[in-house]
Amino acid sequence: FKVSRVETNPIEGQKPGTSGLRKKDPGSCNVSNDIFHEPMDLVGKSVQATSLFGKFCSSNIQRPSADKVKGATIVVSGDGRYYSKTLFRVTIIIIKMAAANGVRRVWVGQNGLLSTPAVSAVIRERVGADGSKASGAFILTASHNPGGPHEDFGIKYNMENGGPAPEGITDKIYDNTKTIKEYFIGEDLPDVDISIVGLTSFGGPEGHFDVDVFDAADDYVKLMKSIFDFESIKKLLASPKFTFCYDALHGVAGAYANRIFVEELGAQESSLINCTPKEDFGGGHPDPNLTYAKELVIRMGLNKSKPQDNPPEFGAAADGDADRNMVLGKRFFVTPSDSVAIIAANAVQAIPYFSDGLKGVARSMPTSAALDVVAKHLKLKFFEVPTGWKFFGNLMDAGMCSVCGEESFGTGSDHIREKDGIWAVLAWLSILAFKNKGNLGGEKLVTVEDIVRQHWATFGRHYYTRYDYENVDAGAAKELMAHLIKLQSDISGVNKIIKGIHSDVSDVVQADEFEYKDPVDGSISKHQGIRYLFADGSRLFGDVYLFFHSHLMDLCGGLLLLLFVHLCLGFRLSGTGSEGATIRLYIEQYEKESSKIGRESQDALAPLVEVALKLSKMTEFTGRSAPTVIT
Ligand code: VG1
Ligand code: CO
Repeated sequence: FKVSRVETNPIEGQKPGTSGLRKKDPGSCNVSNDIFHEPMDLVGKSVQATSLFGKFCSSNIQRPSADKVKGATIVVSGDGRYYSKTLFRVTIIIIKMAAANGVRRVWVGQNGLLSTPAVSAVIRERVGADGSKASGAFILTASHNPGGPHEDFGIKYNMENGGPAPEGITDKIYDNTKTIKEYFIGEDLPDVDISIVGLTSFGGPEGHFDVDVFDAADDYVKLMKSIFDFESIKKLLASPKFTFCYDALHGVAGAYANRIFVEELGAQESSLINCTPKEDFGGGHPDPNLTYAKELVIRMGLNKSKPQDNPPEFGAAADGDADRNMVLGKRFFVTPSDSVAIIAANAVQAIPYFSDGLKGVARSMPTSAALDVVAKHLKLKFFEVPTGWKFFGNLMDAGMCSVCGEESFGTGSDHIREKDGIWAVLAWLSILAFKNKGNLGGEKLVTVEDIVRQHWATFGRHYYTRYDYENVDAGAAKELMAHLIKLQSDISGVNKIIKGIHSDVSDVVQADEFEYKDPVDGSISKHQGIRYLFADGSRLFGDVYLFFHSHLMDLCGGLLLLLFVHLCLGFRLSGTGSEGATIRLYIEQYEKESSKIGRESQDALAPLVEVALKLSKMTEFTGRSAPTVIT
C-alpha cells in the first residue's frame, strides 16, 4: 500500500473530557454541504467525520512519543456502536492511519468488539505469537451515552499500562488537534474483514503491516478465571435457591456474558437479557441505573407499578462499553458507593486474587465515604481522587491501591487499569458464594440485601443520592457554579442561609473546590468539583474524625485522626456529555445509629436535598424544577 498525505485544518472542540472524546451525530458536525443530494451528503459527511476523528487519531498517533509508534502494536476496537463499522467505519479508518504512520500491527477484537476492560486486559496480558505487546489502544465508544446515527460516537485513548491517557497526555493531544495541518492514511490498503478471526499481512513502504483479528473474549475470560474461584461461583449458580439475571443493555458486555455466565459458570441462557450487542443499543440508553435499565428493574421487582411474584436473587447490568455495573438484589438496590465498600470489606476472604491482602483502596471525590470507614477499620491506605478512572492508575502502578470505585456505577481493581463491569458482578457472586458456603442446601440463602444490611450494621450507613440535570444551558450552569464558589468565601453567611432553610441541618465546616495532588507524580488537578462538608453537631465531641484528603493522610503517616464528615454536598459539571451542560449534585449523609440505618434513602436525605437546591438556586439558574435522572 501507499501512504497518502492529506492536508487538513484544525477543528475546534476536540478536547477529551472525563473519559475520551465524544460527539453527537458526528456526521452532522460542521458539514456545510449536507444540503446536497444524499450521495453527496454522505461523501461530505464521511470526509468530515474522517477528519473530525482522524485529527484526534493522528494527534494520538503523532503524540509526543511518536518515536514509539514506528513498529508498535496498537489495539483498535470498541462497543460496536454506529460509526464504528457503519458509515464512517472508524475502525477501518484507524487501521489505515496506523499503517501509514508506521505502526507494525493492529490488534482488533472480532467484529471490532472489545469492552473497555477487555482492552485494558489485552494491552496488559496479550502476547503476540512473536512476543509482541500492545503499547496503546483506541477504544471506539461513548460509553454510557446512547448510540445510533443521531446519537453519540466517541474515542478513548489508552496507554501502555492499559489505563486511560492521563491529563498531561490528553492536553498534548488537544494541542495537536489545534495545530494539525496534515495526516497520513494508507488509502489504498484493502479493507480487512474484521468479522473473521485471523491474521492479514500487507507490504508497505516501511515493511510489513499486520491486522490481527482475535476472539474478543479469550484474554478477558482467562484473566477472570485467574482472579476468581469459578468453581465456587458455579456451585452458587447451580443452587435451586439462587436465581440470576444479567442485562447488557445491548452493549458490548453481551459479547462476554454468554461466555462467562452461561458457558463457564452454568447460568441459564434465559438469565441473560439484551445481551446481543447492537449499533444503537436497541434505541435505549446504555447506562446501568434504576432509570435506564428498565427491563432489569422490573424483573428485580423494583418497579413499584409492576410488582413481581418472585424476582431473581441477584441482578446486574452494564453500560455500552461494559466498564460500569449496577448490582441489585431481590427488590433491593445496592448503591455503587456501598458496593465498592462491601467488596473491599470482603475481598480478602472471598476473592483468591486478594488473598494476600489489599494494598490500599481509593474512591473518587463524589463517591460516598462508605469506603473510608472500611479503610479505617481494616487499617488500609486510602485515597480520594477526582472523578474519572485515569486517576486510579498511578496509584495502582505504584502498588498503593487494590480496589477502587466511583459513585457512577464504576468499580474495579488493579487486575487492569479500567473500571470493570463484569469483574464487579463476579466479585459480588464471589461474596455471595463465600457467605453461603455450606449453606447452599440450607433453609434460606444469605441474600444481597442481608449482606448490605449487615455491612451497615457494622460500619454505619452512608445515605447517598445523585441528581443530574442534563442538557442545561451551558452559560446557566457556569453561573450556578460561580455562585456556589462565591458563597464559599463566607462560611458563616452560608450557615445563616442554611439555618433559614432547615434549622436542624448542622453547620458547614469546610467549603472548597476539590483539588488533587497525585501522590505518585506530584501533578496537580484543580477545579475538580465544589464541596460543602458539614459537621453533625451532635457528634462533634468524642468522635474519631477522619478527613478525606489523601495528602492529610500522608501528613498523619497512617495515624487516622481527623473528622468524620457526616453530611456532604458536591457539585460538578459533567465531562462526558455532548450537548449543553450536565450539572451533577451529590448528596451524602452518614448514620451510625442502628435505629436510624433502615430508612428510605430519599426520605433520609430530604432536608439536605432541600438545602442543596436552595443554596445553589438550582431552579433559578437552570429553569428546571426536577432533575433529569436521580441515582
Ligand atoms: C462520568 C462519571 C465518572 C466516570 C465517567 C466515565 O463522568 O461521573 O465517574 O468516570 O463518566 O465513565 P462525568 O464527567 O460525566 O461526571 V464511562 O463508563 O462514560 O467511561
Ligand atoms: Co463506560
